Amino acid sequence: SPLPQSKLGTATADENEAEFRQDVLTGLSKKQKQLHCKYFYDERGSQLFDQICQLDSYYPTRTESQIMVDNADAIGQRIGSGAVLVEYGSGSSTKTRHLLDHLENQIAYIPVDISEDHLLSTAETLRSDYPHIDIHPIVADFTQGFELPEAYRSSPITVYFPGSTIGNLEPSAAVQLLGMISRQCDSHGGLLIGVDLDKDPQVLLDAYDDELGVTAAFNLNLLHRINRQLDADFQVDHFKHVAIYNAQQSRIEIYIESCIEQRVAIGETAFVFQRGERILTEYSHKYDVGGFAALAAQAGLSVDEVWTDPATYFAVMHFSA
Ligand code: AVI
Repeated sequence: SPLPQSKLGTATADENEAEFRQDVLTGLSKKQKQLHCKYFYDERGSQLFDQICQLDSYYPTRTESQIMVDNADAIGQRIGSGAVLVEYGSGSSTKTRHLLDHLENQIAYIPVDISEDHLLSTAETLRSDYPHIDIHPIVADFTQGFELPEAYRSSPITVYFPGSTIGNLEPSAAVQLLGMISRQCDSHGGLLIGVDLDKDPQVLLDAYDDELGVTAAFNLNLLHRINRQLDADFQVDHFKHVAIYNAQQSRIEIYIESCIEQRVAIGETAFVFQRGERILTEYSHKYDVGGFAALAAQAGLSVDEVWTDPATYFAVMHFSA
């Protein structure tokens, strides 16, 4: 069963808020202003992200889901029976259902996510849909490492890391996280990961700057969150969402751009924005299968099997430590 909510709330909420404030003040003090993309996911941000995942233009979600559906048996076999599945950044656990439906004798599912309310409500739904599986949510920033419950430490651990979230890390940070994963799943388990592949830049730009403006709302929601939680006065209408494709680095870069010269207070601290000045809020790196396998090899992971879609927009890859 999960930690009692009271234990997750109080003390850590204050600490999290202090860390959020510090990260925002530090990030906005840099020459290239920046905000960490992990802060997108408050309750509203998580809802907007779920909406992004349903957009026609946002191909990663449906493509990855289709790969999971088309290869469910092979993927299930690869994971094997009796596995404990630990999902990094589980969100609404939508793709996980394809796995939970196809795994034999699965003993536990441990969704790990930073967005507490969303995580706990998703876990409740999963408990009623999968009564035979022990659902054990952990509220954590998985990039910082976390402890698995005692009970499962001797079971084969499969880390499931879908959604191409690994792409939101810079390659050096990705290798570090893959190293942590490699130690967590050790030689008995494995890693099943979703990787977004490099492709026609226009397809990428359409995915990250959709015409309905959902991605813009998702990006700008970060300013609403800062206003609400950190006593700030961003006039959100005076900022806009920008997505560009950086071909040299094979990545989408997302920014919040100031439409006018303006001053913003965050608590006691004031920040000046020039007209056209940008806050970097996210990188989304795109790989090719060989390039990602080489990156994972630096973390001691070797690729076992790769599944892709017919257009090779996306890959689901299995690794062993
Ligand atoms: C969570 N992550 C994999 C998404 C991505 O595609 O990089 C976040 C996102 N940002 C804008 N749209 C989606």
